[in-house]
Amino acid sequence: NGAVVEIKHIEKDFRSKQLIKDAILGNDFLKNLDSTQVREIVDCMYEKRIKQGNYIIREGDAGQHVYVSADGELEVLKNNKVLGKMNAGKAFGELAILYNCTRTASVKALSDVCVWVLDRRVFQTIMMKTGLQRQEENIRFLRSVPLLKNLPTDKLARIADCLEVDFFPENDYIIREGETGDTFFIINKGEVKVTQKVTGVDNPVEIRRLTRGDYFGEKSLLSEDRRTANVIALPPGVECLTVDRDHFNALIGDLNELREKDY
Ligand code: PCG
Repeated sequence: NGAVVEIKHIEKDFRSKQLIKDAILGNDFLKNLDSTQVREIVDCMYEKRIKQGNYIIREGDAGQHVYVSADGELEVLKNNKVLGKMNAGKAFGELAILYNCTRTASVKALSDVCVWVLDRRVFQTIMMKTGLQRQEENIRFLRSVPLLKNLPTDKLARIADCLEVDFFPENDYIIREGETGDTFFIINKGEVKVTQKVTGVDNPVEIRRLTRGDYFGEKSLLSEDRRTANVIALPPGVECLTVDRDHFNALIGDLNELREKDY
């Protein structure tokens, strides 16, 4: 039916966001979603606690939710026979929703359990957005990135198509000075601190902060060299859109602003 479904974003910490993302990408039926859909699912899931011994899903029921396990131990049963166990970081309950069939197995809490939940209608709304709508959303963001805002739309569209999303809890080292790296980052949410070793000083020294729309990680991709600074997520955490080395080389690496950048 055509009723409008409200897409509500639920605050959560960045460790949980990354757990949900990894669970989705680790599920055979969900792993081909694009980064916009993954981000929407991450933003819309809400938390639910289930006491030990209770069922989260019952075989034969109509499915109303998709889940990601966050904490505790779960058991999967079919005809009262145990099919397996699941720990934190697994997406489940997707089959009845994707294929509009009844639950194919039961899922029971073996301990007190915490799960992330997405309502079927919200999931379907996220899935029904067309590729074009999703691309437009990414292009709109890319136009707000100073580095990219003057690029022609067709080029932005190609960059939009290869973006991935990554979540970093506060204090996480997104980049470590001296390591090799293959990723270019654009900040979508949050703030980072850039620090660097200085000869004669014990601890790396802070050299700047970067925020939404700023980018980093270009230096070692341009020179095929090691990371020249640390980049650390500030509280409450950071959401980055990322581009891998091959796409960076093909679509971004030749921008003059990058080549001429002199920190
Ligand atoms: P890279 O790949 O060397 O990884 C660390 C990143 O920190 C670097 O790319 C830049 O994108 C970013 N950065 C931000 N400010 C500075 C700075 O002043 N000097 C250097 N070397 N890198 C910086």
